[in-house]
Amino acid sequence: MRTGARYQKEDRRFSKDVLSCLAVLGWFTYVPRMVSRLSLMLLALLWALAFTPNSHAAPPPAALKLKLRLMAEGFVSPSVAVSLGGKAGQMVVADQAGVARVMETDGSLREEAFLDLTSRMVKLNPGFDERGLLGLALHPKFASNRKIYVFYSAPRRLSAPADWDHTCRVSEFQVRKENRLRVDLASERVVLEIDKPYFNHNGGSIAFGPDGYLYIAVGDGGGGNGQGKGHSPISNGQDLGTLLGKILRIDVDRGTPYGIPRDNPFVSGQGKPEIFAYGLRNPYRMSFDRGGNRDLLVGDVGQTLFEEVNLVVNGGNYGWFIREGDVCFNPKDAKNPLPSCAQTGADGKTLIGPVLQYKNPNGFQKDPEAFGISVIGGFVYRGKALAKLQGAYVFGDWSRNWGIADGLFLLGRKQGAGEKWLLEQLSPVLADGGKWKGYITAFGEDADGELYVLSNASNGVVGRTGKVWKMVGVE
Ligand SMILES: [Ca+2]
Repeated sequence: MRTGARYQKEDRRFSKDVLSCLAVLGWFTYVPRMVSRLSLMLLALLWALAFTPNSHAAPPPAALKLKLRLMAEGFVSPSVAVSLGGKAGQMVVADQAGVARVMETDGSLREEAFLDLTSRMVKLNPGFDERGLLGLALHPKFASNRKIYVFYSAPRRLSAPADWDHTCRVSEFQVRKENRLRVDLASERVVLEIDKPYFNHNGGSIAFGPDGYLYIAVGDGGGGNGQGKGHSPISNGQDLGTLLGKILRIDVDRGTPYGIPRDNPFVSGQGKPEIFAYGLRNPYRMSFDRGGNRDLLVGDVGQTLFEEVNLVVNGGNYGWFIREGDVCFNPKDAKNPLPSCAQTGADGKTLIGPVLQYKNPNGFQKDPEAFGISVIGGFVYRGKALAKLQGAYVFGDWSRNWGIADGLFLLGRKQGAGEKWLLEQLSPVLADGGKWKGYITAFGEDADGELYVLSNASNGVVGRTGKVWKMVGVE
């Protein structure tokens, strides 16, 4: 997965190298160069002035308090919590480390695992990893066909280039006939595999849309700057010939191993037919609104300057790596956007900006408006317990800081068509009186539309600090 920030480890290391080089060069610069340095600084200042008013302001001081009740603990790094479709509150909680367990309405965990994919996954790096069990979804007709789908990181398949890292796998399983709380491991049907050049930027979210098709979020391949091994010269996000950097849509009920929905944007050529939307970097978590217009909202983890949420539509191009957020991404110097860039992608369609974005302190150091490093997509709230959040998008950021477990709760309120959504902050309050502390690894939704937040206390895939919290009130 895992959380977004780990996506940035390599990126940040790269940025640091560049910065040290620049610093060294700076010390040995002669006076005449000072003039051009001054003009560069002036340009940078002008750039900052030009862009600051356009960028989304920091969330106002949290007006609403969000009450959290601890439901379950003992996970490594929980990545998914989905309703089992029966009793309200009975959910499956998947862990990046490879095991999924059933959580009862009262939060108790069933002793036996719902699913254990550890032996079919790559071996995870305990210090830091983005691979693992990243997605889990129940078939819309699960009650009758017992089918579930998972997205996990499998060892590199034989047909992949030898220097690539691993293979993302989307598989179908069935729960056992005699015990619906256990998956039959022998029932695995591999639906789709995508080779990954790097360990990071996997995306990994999967969800069934209101149309009954399976949507799959896939990262851009990894590394940094949208470049490197296995990256297209125009970036994988923009290259319609690869499944990397996309939201895919397939029909798991027809075809072998799957069918292509007739209204996918590239069914008649120009790109891979599985593509539904493109221009994504690391769409780690996504969800469909269970009400309203059934919007598909995707939290796309940014690299250096902005974190963003996209309202994803059929055929939409969300910009990466032409843009990061609303600015022109500069792959040679990520902190300094290009003054201009293409308005359209390779297919001539206009790029679509995020509905929500906020500054990342990696790119805006000491900027009070820069507060999060990896967006974690959430859910539009349609339940009963949080009346003041009705219809709003509840999401978060992994942490304000790489080294400190300080996950941030955010709220987006939809505005008029084409307008940016209003961004607010929610202040977490624990039902037991304790102080919130955690990296936010994902959000979950139960059968009643009530929301959950998944967290852990480590930025590695180690320990047993993973927890599931229910959002029980807002004041
Ligand atoms: Ca974008």
